[in-house]
Amino acid sequence: MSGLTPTAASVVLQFGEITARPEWIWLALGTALMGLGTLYFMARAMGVEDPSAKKFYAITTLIPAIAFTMYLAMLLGFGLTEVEVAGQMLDIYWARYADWLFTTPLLLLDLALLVDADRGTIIGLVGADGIMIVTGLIGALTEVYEYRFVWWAISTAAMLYILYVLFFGFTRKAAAMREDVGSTFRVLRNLTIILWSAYPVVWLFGTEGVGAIPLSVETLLFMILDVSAKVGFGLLLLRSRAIFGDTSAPEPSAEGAAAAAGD
Ligand code: RET
Repeated sequence: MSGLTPTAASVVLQFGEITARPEWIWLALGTALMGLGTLYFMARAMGVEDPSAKKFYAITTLIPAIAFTMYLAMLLGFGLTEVEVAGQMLDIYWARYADWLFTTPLLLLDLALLVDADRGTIIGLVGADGIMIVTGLIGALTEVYEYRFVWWAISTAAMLYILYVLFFGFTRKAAAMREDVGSTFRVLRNLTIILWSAYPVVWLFGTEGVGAIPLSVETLLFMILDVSAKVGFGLLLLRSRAIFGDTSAPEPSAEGAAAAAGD
């Protein structure tokens, strides 16, 4: 029994194993920021009564909450595996993909609800998103060096489809919405297009791809992208009046009323 009881020495030893990986500091910072983001969104959600706003709060709070668990898994070493590529052992943080598999569809759902997208469009987007993340994971775990880039290309094609729908389909939808909804959508759409486009670039130049960027720098870059795409996105969305349903929304502008009448 005593062997299973943590002693001061064993705790120090465990911590030593974590800090032996130079990227641990960025994983720890990512865990902390996702945790703080979750708590902040939860605190803000208290007292929100509007059903439309409640829906946005629930989805947007889940995003950093899921990321918090996966950052913690990466920090503690559970989310890490090794893959042998061309005779070399690569450290692969698979838990990233588990995080993205759930959080990226939730981010898309936020945008879809904002512009009142139809069900068919949402199903197409969420499907493409699943393909993007799963093929990215297969690429990261693939042992034949050249094949890794085949998976990267498929994943990137799925991402380009998603960004295309956001830029064309959703933008057209947003043009017919209330003024505040349209402007919030455009800010979030641009943020999404810029941040999401950076992921395949970091992967390609990072350790999963050609290895031009060391793992510690790659971990920092993904952490900045993740915190911006989740907590930054959430801050912008939840402080906007656009998340409130028609009942608690301010009087629509003449322009907005005309657009609604023409719907
Ligand atoms: C991968 C694999 C390589 C090709 C592509 C990828 C795209 C990843 C994206 C991730 C977005 C994550 C977000 C997380 C936080 O909220 C999987 C790296 C295209 C777009 C927004």
